[in-house]
Amino acid sequence: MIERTADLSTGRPAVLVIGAGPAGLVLGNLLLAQGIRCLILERQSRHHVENRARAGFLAANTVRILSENGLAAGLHAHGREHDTCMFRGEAGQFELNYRKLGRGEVHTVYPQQNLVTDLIAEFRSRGGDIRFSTTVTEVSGVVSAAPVVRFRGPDGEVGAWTGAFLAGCDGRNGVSRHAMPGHPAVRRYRRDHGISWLAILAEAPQSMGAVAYATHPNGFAGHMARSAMVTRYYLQCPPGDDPDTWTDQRIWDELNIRMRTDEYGPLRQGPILERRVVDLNSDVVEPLQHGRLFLVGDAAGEISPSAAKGANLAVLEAEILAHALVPALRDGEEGPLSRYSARCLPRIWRAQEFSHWMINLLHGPLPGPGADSDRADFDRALQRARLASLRDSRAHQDYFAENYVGI
Ligand code: FAS
Repeated sequence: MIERTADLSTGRPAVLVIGAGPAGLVLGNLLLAQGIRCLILERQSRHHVENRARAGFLAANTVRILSENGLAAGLHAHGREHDTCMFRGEAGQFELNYRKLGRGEVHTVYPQQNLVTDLIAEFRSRGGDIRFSTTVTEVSGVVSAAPVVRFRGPDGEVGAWTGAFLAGCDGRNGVSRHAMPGHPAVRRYRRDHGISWLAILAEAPQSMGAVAYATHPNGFAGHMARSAMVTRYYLQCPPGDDPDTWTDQRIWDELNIRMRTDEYGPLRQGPILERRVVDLNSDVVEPLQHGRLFLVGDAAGEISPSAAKGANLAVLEAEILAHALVPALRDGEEGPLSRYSARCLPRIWRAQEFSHWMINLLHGPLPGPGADSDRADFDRALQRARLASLRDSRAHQDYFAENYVGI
């Protein structure tokens, strides 16, 4: 058993960060820039995390945080601005330019895996210590002055690190959450929306200049740029659906139907690179701190991808925690740390509320059992009314613009 203790004066890591996603990597880079030594432990290989396709829409606030901290060279060089959403349904299509509607803020389209690759390279170049293929198996002592993480390394070796603080950046199903006490000390809010998406990556250029959200009796369909030659599509599918039953041809046929290409023109097709089913779930943990353990990103609260908020919240929370850890470690000033949860939760809930609004806007009942019930008909009529209201009501357009790009 390897025993290690964190100590500022010895240069050993003061903050142990579990997980090398956007949350852990932004936190690590910001702490290192302030002279705070941290250690990132990541269970997957470097290759895996640098090639795992997820988010792609970085909000203005995320770009601000990355730019202010010297982490945005890649996205400034290769990212593309995005400011318009298109809504297509049985009542026609309309576009909303949220730059013009809102405060001029836009998204930058830059694949999460590219951002993660940049953040790892930057962390390493700043002398950061990151261990891949290293699984944290247990978190303990979080209410003591020296919390401990136990790990299993790439060759099966086991060991432990002791730090001054732990940052749980290991996602919804990570080990950090399990170290949080149960109700009533910590409340866990959950919602299974009962909706699933077939998340698709196609090797094809985008077919439209905007994010496209299509509503159709067959279900929702989405089109989002990722890079010049890769486009992200989503197709609403029954929960538990098997992605392998979706052949390339079936995917393009269904996209053509739901995107109404006979009316609005063809999609630019190509080989399907990735297909997997994503269940739209939301959950939030309150509070986000227990002793010296702090939850960040998806570990703090998973949000459905319906409003492209997950990675953006992760970066925002990492900034708030980094700014609170520095005075705590330098001067023993723990006031900001004690306010971490209170500062993050209102933003998390606001993003959850908007994400839920988007879910109701974009989804109706799927064809199949119960689809012809009075309830299903009522839900479809509500959906049509929401879309029409977004098309016609400036107040609804302002609400959309403010929340779509802002957090
Ligand atoms: P992550 O899940 O990215 O990282 C956690 C890391 O912890 C992982 O690398 C994991 O391997 C590691 N880990 C877990 N347990 C561990 C252990 N015991 N020991 C060591 N390491 C451990 N968000 C947006 O903002 N915009 C989008 O467009 C968008 N699209 C998405 C599309 C899909 C298909 C999916 C699945 C998600 C999407 N998201 C989107 C959300 C997504 O980007 C997440 O919110 C984001 O990855 C969260 O970042 P982290 O909190 O860092 O968690």
